[in-house]
Amino acid sequence: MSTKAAYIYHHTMADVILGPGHPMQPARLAITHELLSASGILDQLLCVEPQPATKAQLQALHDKDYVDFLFRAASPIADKDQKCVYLCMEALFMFPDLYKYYALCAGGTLTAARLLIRGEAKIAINWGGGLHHGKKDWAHGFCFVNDIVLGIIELLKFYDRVLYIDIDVHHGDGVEAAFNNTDRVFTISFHQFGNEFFPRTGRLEDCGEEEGQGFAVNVPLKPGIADEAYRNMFTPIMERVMAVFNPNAVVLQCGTDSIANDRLGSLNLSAKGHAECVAFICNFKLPTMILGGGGYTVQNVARLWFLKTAVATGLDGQLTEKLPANKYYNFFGTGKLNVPSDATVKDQNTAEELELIRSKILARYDSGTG
Ligand code: TV7
Ligand code: CA
Ligand code: ZN
Repeated sequence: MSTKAAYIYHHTMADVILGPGHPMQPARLAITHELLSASGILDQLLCVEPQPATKAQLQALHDKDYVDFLFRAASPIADKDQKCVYLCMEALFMFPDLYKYYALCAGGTLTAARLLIRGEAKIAINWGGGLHHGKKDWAHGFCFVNDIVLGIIELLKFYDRVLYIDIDVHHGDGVEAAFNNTDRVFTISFHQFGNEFFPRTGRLEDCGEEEGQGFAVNVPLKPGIADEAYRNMFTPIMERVMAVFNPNAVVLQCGTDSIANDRLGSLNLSAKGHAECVAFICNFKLPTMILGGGGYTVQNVARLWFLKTAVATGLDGQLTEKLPANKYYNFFGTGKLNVPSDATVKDQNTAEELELIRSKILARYDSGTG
């Protein structure tokens, strides 16, 4: 590969604290960055510092009133009634640099889109992005903007068909909703589902509407699924989607809350198993945007994003089973790179249930049309 992969990072994002005890810790960005730097992989990437998205750029998805509200939100003049309108359950989590932080999330993903469009990179990574729950006029699930939708809108100016793949443990509801009625964006989300698990949407039956019918797929999973069973869902379904939809560009949301021992998710993938999914998608050699998302056991998020950066850029031959010497070494607990599945966790999905989900999805595309 002649062009380098792009890696988008703004150091000020990592210093943000969303609130006391808040599971979302932007510091994981700095820890990932440190591993990339310490391993020498960073030197082999095209490092790009993003500009914050402008109000006009945010308005490609978000309502003007909501954007104005966000801009003022962190300040004391923010109106309490307005908070109730726009934030729903998120009202507790306002923090001082909120606008700056989310504008950089979105700016990073827009930068990634432009690097792909201009052919300056074939892979563009923004671990600070991946905020798949954001809606046009309200905040949802830690996502005050939806950088993914903004990035896909940008890609659609150049590419006919964009495939969105979401392996965060939560349903990618905001992205699915934004493109539910179009056949130009195919969305697929693998997620934990059932027992009121957030955000409670993403049923197997939900597969797009109007022009978009058949252009959304949901793969609902129960707690405890590990590498082999997940791979047996992911690989055949993605193979078929690629063949049927034939995308010009791919956006992969890589929330790491689907690996073992996450603070919020209850799936049981290993880091290597999760990274294999990324390798599988990158092997199609399409222009690919790789984004972050969830991931709440901070050390493991850094391990996995480090591993995935190497895998996605074809530099994983330079990795060893051990983490490189780095300034957070003690924080990692063990010096191992992989996060193994937890052998004491039982897979609550039966083979029959998984087979039924897989065959129902594949059957929709049997005739060879989307
Ligand atoms: C993409 N789960 C985002 C995932 C967003 C999940 C939720 C929490 C949570 C919030 C906290 C906190 C928490 C231990 C966990 C219905 C509620 C329940 C607030 C306490 N600890 C992504 C969003 C999800 C905030 N929200 O997909 C501050 O868990 O379940 C809910 C909503 C109402 C609000 N309460 C939680 O991964 C980036 N929140 C501790 C402090
Ligand atoms: Ca998902
Ligand atoms: Zn998540």
